[in-house]
Amino acid sequence: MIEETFIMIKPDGVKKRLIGEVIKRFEMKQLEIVDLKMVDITRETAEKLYEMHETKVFFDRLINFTISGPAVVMRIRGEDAVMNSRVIVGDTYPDKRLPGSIRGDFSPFLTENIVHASSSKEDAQREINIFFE
Ligand code: 3AN
Repeated sequence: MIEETFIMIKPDGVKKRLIGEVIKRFEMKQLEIVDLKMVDITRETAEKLYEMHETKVFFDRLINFTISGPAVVMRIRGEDAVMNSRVIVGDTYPDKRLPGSIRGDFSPFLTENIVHASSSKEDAQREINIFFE
């Protein structure tokens, strides 16, 4: 089913000059970039994006990393875009990331992992609404 998801190239992805590489991976999979912008994320916005992790021990580290430099946010549309984007991005945990996924190819870290992709259709809508009108 055609749907939209939310993707963010995190500050480490921008610093490592991976914007083009990340966009290419989604376009290769026939997913369409329908909106895109570079943003300096405020602490308030980062806390809203990751509100489900508010009580976790890693929350402060995650927020400080998310606001550590410019990020690129995108709305992406296509066939099962939420699921397919998660596959393209790769697993949360380094020991489960496959080569060929963005995280599997570019990040050995748990927190600094190049890219965020929404976990569900509901999260996608919520996250798109945070960054796009
Ligand atoms: P994903 O981004 O793979 O959907 P989530 O939503 O569970 O993963 O977690 C959001 C982000 O929080 C992760 N991308 C990662 O940067 C960080 N994170 C998740 N679990 C941990 C953890 N146990 N320790 C440190 N950071 C974590």
